Amino acid sequence: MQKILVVDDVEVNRELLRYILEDDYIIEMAADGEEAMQKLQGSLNETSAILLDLQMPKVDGFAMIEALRERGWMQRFPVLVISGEYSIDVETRCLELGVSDFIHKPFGSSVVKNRIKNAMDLFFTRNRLERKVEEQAEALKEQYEIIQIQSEKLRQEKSFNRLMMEYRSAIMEVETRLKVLNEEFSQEFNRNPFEAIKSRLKSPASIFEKLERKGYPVTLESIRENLTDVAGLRVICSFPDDIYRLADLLTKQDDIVIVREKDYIRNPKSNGYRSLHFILSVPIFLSNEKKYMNAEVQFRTIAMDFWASLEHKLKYKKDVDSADEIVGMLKDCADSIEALDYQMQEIRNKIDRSRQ
Ligand code: 0O2
Repeated sequence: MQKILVVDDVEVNRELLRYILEDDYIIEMAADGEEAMQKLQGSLNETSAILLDLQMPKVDGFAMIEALRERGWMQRFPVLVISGEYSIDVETRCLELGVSDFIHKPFGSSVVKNRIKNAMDLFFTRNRLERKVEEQAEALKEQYEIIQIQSEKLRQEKSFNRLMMEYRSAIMEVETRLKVLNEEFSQEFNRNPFEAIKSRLKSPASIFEKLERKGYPVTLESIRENLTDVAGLRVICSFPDDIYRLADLLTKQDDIVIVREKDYIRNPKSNGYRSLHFILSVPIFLSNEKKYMNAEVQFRTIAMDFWASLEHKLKYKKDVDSADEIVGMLKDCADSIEALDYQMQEIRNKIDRSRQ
């Protein structure tokens, strides 16, 4: 049975509480704050709640709360005040000091029983949850540190650096081919099919994290075989038809192989995400060999990119307020952006036709 310490200077009150609670709890009693603190010293771990009167000789209820706070003991068990005090200010002060509940005298036995039970349930559930969160945070911290150490090891390996150089070369290769196409377009049709290319090499920490998350071994062969997005390029176009034209011209080049294609423009994701994705195998030409490397190429319009950057933030933010509402707003924006992209394309077509 759990132990409750009843602190009240009036014996009849203590006895009444003992009578109400002794079937369910072990009852310990003290006549003032001083005696209560002495009793607590010896039974801190066994005490599950304190029922505390406010007006008492020597150390009163508030002084006892202060003493409990100083020692950090308010975090160990719920403290419930039982008092004849009806002032809102007093009650507020108690609650602000961390008291779990305030029961007014005179009280009914079922009210006392239920409020003690509820306060204890709530208190210990909250404590358990807090401990769980702390343990999870600690585990995450450890995981993060392991990732940092392992990725640092990877970074220092000469062969890892060589592999990264090869992926960088793949990025340069695709970038050059796209720039050549852009150059040709601006000569032939007086316009550029893309606005910008953003590229990135996955960091050692992200590589390690993804291999771990997907259960792949952390080796160079595994990176090569299992990760297709170490080299990443994002091609930002003005209009949807430029995306398909450019993607077609690039992927048709006779030494490029399409490993995978995902068309999230014709088949948008349920959150509204739209982009055309390819995993391409592209040749790089080194001093004594030609090698094929994987590169992820994403084609988007400016508007799709704007949307995806904002939506991406949501993915990495935990505990976002009104997350459901934001998801709905983002979906609405994605629909408006889709309509806008095609309207802009239509306007461009009209302008082009009027020029001919
Ligand atoms: P990050 O942080 O951008 O690198 P995978 O196992 O990742 O190779 P997956 O997820 O099936 O395979 O590939 P997919 O669907 O082609 O997505 C690849 C990338 O597209 C993602 O990389 C994102 O960059 C982007 N993407 C896909 N879906 C969404 C989306 O709903 N919103 C946004 N903002 N971006 C998206 P990562 O590795 O998931 O993320």
